[in-house]
Amino acid sequence: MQALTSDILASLLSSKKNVAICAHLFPDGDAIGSALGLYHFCKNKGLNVTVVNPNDHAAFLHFLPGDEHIINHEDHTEEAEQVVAAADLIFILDLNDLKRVKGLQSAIEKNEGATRVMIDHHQEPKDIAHYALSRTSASSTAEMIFDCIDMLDEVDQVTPELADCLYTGLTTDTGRFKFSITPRVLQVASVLVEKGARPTWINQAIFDSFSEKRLRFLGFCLSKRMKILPEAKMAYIYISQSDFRRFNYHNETTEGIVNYPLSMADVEMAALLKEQDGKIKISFRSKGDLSVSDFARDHFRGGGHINAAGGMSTSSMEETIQKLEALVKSEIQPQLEAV
Ligand SMILES: [Mn+2]
Repeated sequence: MQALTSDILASLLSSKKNVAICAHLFPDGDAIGSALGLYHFCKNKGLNVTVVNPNDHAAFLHFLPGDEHIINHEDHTEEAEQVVAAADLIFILDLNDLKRVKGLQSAIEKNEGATRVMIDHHQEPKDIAHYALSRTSASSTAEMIFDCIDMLDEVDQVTPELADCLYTGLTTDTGRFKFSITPRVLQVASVLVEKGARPTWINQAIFDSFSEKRLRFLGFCLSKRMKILPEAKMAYIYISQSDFRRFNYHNETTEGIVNYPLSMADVEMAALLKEQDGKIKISFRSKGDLSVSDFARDHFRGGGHINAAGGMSTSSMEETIQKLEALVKSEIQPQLEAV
């Protein structure tokens, strides 16, 4: 992979015609925000551009301008594969391993004529594109899309729609500007607001849009399914298949639930374990310098960022919980005691 420079990006955008933008499976606010931000940028340049994702995103992320044009492979397989096959430029956003595009992987690999560009802020990038902009210090991929526009010296081309999309990526990947905050993040946010982004509207659409069912489900998770390990300053929530059934909670999002234990003063690390598709999927979060990315990679076949990572287990929920508790005691607790 070669580093994406402003010259390369400028020449790609002026020489290519059909652009496909792909984000990761279960696209989050940053995946959708960065993909749609880049979509508006390419569209305004007159390119034929489509966002194609592996599957649909949560309902509360459907408010962004351009959302109605997103094609997801799970529901519209043929159409999505046609878009990828016809593309001469493929952007891969907010992921660095092609496995993360799931069903779209083979369509992308089959299109050998297309130039692939990866823009991402996760650790340990795989060699999956011709050109890459990979920066783990970036708050979000949305920030990096802004950097690309800035690199091209085209910030004056940022429209209110584009600004809304990138702002969404910033606010979701920083937990409403709580972590990964650098002078640059605030600077980018400031320019986006100047260009017409609507922070109040975006924050309400994303964070104050719970259904009654979601809020009650959250209440159940916090009161009945949260366990605290005080010595390790760790708390986790576990949700079984029967819990999902009991609340008739199937296609709804569990995004954000993992963050609630961290709102306690004496909790430094949180995990959410959910039984899904015969596996236990795990999300990890932490505060400050405590890293969950190595922990997720070393023990739960996952990875991510210092303060937010994911992993999985093929053991039962009980066994996974036992393993997690033992590892937290042997690995996390000593780190806290050393401080
Ligand atoms: Mn991201």
